[in-house]
Amino acid sequence: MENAVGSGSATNGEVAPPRKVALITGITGQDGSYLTEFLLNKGYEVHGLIRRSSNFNTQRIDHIYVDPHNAHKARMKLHYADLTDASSLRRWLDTILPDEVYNLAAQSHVAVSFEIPDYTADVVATGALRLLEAVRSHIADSGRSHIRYYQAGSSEMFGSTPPPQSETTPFHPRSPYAASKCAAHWYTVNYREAYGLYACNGILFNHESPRRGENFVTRKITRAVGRIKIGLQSKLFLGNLQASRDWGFAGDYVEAMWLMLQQEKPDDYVVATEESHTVEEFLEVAFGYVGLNWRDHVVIDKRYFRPAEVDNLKGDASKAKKVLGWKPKVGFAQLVKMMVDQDVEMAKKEKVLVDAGYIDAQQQP
Ligand code: NDP
Ligand code: GDR
Repeated sequence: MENAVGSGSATNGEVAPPRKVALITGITGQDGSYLTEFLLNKGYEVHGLIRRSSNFNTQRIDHIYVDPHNAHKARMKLHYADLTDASSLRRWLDTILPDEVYNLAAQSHVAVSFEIPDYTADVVATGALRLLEAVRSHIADSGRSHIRYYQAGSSEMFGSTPPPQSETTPFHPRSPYAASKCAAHWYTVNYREAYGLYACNGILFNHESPRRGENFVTRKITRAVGRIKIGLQSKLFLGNLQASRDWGFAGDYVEAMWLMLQQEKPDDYVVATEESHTVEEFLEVAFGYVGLNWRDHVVIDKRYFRPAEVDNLKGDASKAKKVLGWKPKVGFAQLVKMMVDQDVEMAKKEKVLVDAGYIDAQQQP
């Protein structure tokens, strides 16, 4: 494994500063893909840990992948590891020698966490602890004390505590996922206090994009809007339409993650748009944008209700605005349109395959 430190070359004869090295867990996820693009644009070398799966799971980063044999161009490198395997985490830290570690990996679906609570806790809570411990012991053995750590915290940790939610709002988690994120949050605070680790918790409210997983409500809706508009589907089955979320754009939120690690001192920050909308409002905007009425298509299905719901999330991001100088660029309506535009295009491509007999139109995503 080659390390890019010192790989920069200046045109004016001066020695360029060493290229920074980032290690990202969860690089194949929505946020991992945007963060990788962001860091590559900043000149970083990016290493991502991917888990083994029976099919390729790198679709979100395929467009930035360069064959590693092309050593001068390939600044993103992928390695097999798993948050449930402590030895793999320590081994890659020792090999890659990162300056910044972003822990984005998670079993991130709230409803699924009720189905697989034990696994969710293993990855989300104990996984974060394994990575923190790997960073701590790597620093102790190597003396590389400048490493900075980012933990992907969630507004789900606030659960049933009423809005607006800020860094000082008490947590009241409502799912195994949220309880596990609370544990990860406090592990991170503890490693900061106990070992002096530069470790930050980003408490991010919901953030979406055209790369959002298709079983989260926003993307489920925009995929359906595309398919209904193109004539591939007629019904959309959903659960609770009255839940309110503070929805931002994932591309904006990864900048806040990076900003947290550039400060003099480590701290925890809420990242949010400070605007909240119900699922029903999302439906209005998404269907309305393509001239459809959601009431003609949406069917309520009990299967999608959760054993305990989070009713109302709306962040207070004044600390991030003041200290980090961060603010969201994409608003709610623009976000919905961006997602619908892409999913209408995707449905058009699917239609070509359906018409040619290659896929079954009934096979919904
Ligand atoms: P995704 O679900 O899109 O991505 C999760 C990533 O974690 C994927 O790369 C996945 O790999 C990986 N992963 C899952 N299990 C393991 C494991 N055992 N070992 C290693 N990697 C694993 O999530 P997002 O990108 O949306 O979110 C990123 C992080 O931010 C998550 O921790 C999430 O909980 C948190 N978060 C997200 C918010 C949001 O609104 N998006 C808001 C607040 C917090 P694979 O591709 O193979 O499945
Ligand atoms: P959330 O996102 O639970 O907020 O977690 P999700 O999109 O799954 O749910 C949002 C709200 O929509 C309601 N809902 C449905 N949800 C899904 N998935 N499918 C449905 O059919 C449906 N119908 C109604 C839900 O009940 C809920 O109230 C996301 C994840 O990215 C987490 O990892 C992250 O931590 C939080 O956002 C912040």
